[in-house]
This record gives sequence, structure tokens and C-alpha cells, in this order.
Amino acid sequence: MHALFEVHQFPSTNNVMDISSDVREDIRAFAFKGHAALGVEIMDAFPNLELIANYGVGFDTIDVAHASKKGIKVTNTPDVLTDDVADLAIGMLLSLTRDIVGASDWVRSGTWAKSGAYPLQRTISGKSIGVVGLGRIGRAIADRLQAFNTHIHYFARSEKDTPGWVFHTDLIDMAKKVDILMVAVSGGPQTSGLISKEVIDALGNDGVIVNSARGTTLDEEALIQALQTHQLRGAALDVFNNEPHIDERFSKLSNVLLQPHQSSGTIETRKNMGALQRQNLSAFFAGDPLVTAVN
Ligand code: 8YV
Repeated sequence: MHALFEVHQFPSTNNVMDISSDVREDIRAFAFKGHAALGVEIMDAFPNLELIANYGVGFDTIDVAHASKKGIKVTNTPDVLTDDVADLAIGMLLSLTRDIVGASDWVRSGTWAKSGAYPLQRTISGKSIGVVGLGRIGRAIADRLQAFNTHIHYFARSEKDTPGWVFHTDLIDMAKKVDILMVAVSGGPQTSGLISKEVIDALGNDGVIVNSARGTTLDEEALIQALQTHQLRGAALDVFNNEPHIDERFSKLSNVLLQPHQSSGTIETRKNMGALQRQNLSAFFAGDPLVTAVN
């Protein structure tokens, strides 16, 4: 029991419809975490639902249009996770291009002592990097990349005040001009399949893609084929379609770095995300303005 609200646990069956109709009628807010769809059917089963407080900045699985139609407010957790997400994107890029994981295994397995130096890897200094989406996270990624002596290009809805960075309105054109794509757009229908086969082809066989956004932003089939046939040098992925049951072909590829959707996964950031989610819930029950409203 919280001072302002009573908490009902999510049913162990993992199905919200197993909550009794009495309790469903009582519930005025959801503390939502996860990436499963929260759409019409669930919202309509809770007749007094007024708030969905999401644990995460991305709310692509929540049908916000339907929520708005019903007067349900949605909140998210922006800003508090930006640094960690950007840090992991840079970490993934460096790890992939220098093969830090493979090199570590080389030492551990005794191959270094037996076979000598590790095969040479690739630099990122001096490379042109295209950031797809220059929102909070894309901006933080680009800021960090600047310290690595790279040339920053970005694809966004509008030009930003970022002297020296090259603005693009055509993603295929940007992909032709850069060596590396860092994907940092929001998920959802507007960005679904944005990194298409054409974009991957335009990047070319020395290209690298880092995806910190959502699996849906990429044409996964085209990506896997490009990696299998070495039409693309490599990819570092923190997000996938159908997480955590990702396409098995990814695990067989040696030119990918795979992460379990953990960009915001530090003790500090997850604590701050939880605190912001609770602040939104408390504000709602106290009748105060929401801290980070989406709609
Ligand atoms: C997840 C994320 O929310 O913020 C986002 O949009 O994708 C992550 O931070 C987190 O994994 C909890 O599900």
C-alpha cells in the first residue's frame, strides 16, 4: 500500500484479463513496463483507466491514439536514460569495430600465446558517421562521437543548430556518404522499416550499423542477408524484433555484436526511471500536473 494508491500485482498467468472484473473496475492507472502491445483490448477492459505510466522513454507498443481518444494520459521516462543509452551505443560501436569480445576470447583461450597477435581490426577515427534521428539520444550519441574525431552527419525531421554537422533529409543519400549508421529514432509505425534494404545497400559492404532504437526500425531480413553475404561489414544490435526470441540466424553470424536490450540497464538509471514513473503516478493521484506527459 502506497500513501496515495493501492498497488495490484500483475497476474502470475501473465494475462491482464485474468484480473477479476471488480479489480479491473477499481484500477485507475497502470505502471507499465515491457514491450508487449498495450492496445484497445486491454485499455477497454479497464473502464476507469486514466493513466498509463510507462517505464521507458519509448512508448511505441502503447496505442497512444486510442488512449487519447479515451482521455487516458500516457507518461514516459525521458532524459534520465539518455547518457546510458548513448554510452552503450558508443561501446557497441567500439566493441564491434575493434572486436573487443573476440580479442578477449583470444587471450582467455590461450590462442595469443599459441598463435600470436590478434588479426588487425578497424578504426573509427576520421570516419563519417550518420546519426539517424537527432532527438535527445541521437544528440548524445553525436556529441560523444565528436570526441572521436569523426565527421557527423544526421538524418532528422528538421535542421538543428549544430555547426559542422551535415543535415540530411534523404536517408539513402546520407547512407551513401557515411561509413557508419547509428540508429536512434523512436520506434512506432512512422519509423518501421526505415533502415530498408536500399539504405543498407547504400551504406555499402564496408558499412556498419549500430541499432539502439527498436528492432522495428530495421528491415531485419535485409540486414541478415547483407551480413550473411558480407554486403555489410557488421552490425551491433541492442534491439530486435520479437525480443527476447530473436531470429536465430543472428547468433550464427560472426560479424554482429548482440546485446540483450540493455542500453538503459544500469542500477543508477533504472532507479531513476522507476523514480520518474512513480513521480508521474503520485502527481496523477494527487491531482497535480504530470511530470513527463506524452499526450
Ligand atoms: C526499456 C527502452 O524501457 O526506454 C526505452 O524505451 O527501450 C528501455 O529503457 C527498458 O528495457 C525497460 O523495459
